[in-house]
Amino acid sequence: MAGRPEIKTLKNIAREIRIEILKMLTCAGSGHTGGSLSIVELLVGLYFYKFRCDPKRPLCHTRDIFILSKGHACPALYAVLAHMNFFDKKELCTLRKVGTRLQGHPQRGLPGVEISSGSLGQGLSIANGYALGARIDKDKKRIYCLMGDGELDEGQIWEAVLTGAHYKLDNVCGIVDYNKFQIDGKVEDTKALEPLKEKWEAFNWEVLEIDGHDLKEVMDAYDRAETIKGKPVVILAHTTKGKGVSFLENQNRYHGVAPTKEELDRALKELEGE
Ligand SMILES: Cc1ncc(C[n+]2csc(CCOP(=O)(O)OP(=O)(O)O)c2C)c(N)n1
Ligand SMILES: [Mg+2]
Repeated sequence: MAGRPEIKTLKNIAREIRIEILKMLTCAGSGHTGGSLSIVELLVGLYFYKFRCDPKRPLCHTRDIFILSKGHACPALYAVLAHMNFFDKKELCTLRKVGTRLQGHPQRGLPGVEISSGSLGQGLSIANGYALGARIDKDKKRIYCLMGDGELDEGQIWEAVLTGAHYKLDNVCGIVDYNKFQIDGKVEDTKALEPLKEKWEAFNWEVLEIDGHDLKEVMDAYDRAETIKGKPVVILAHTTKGKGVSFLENQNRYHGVAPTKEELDRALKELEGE
């Protein structure tokens, strides 16, 4: 994509994406609210700036690859893909309905969704596989894998971290949605991660630490990640679970709960009033 979009433009898109996420979840009556809202800028900064894809040819061989390893946050991905015209926005209201392509966790078959995910811990291993394949094909594609901070409890992640460093997979860009909460509460109380930067560095990954809601920092990180050679990169993105709606922020009871109709109306007033 040529040049950087204006921050103002991206902020507007992020606001629209949040509105779509909340409407979808309320309509479905279930789903993961907090962890969808925390990744909005990370997705918007990627898809509307850096990511090479063609929504009309979603399987185009030279496309970049995005893997939503924290698959439960798929409402955010669906809203972004619809906004990019991978499929019609009208389909968003079918989230979690019987027979839909918009399952509660991503399923291959929906244009723009590369892998079925939702069983946490697997995405980075798959990213490594794509990256090794691209190397064999001499293909310049980049592989992005978005993980949750709670998801880092999964041992498979750390196997994949070792593998990525061993094969010097500099076409892999991991992203950690460091929103400090997981299903059972605070990450720190469940299984502490700190010092997290040093842990990735010890495994020989380049680490970029950013505010994951600051679109300039997000775009800068994706730019910088491309320049690192000889090792993979991970972006530790500090975020807020439930970001963008005052009564959802850092309220972990909305981890796997959709807003009620009344809550949706309140949230829309806040977002539309921005
Ligand atoms: C292997 C596996 N175990 C348990 C779950 C259930 N689960 C869904 S979301 C979640 C919490 C993940 O926390 P985090 O990665 O921090 O994501 P966030 O809630 O912040 O979006 C869990 C345990 C799962 N999806 N996969
Ligand atoms: Mg989390």
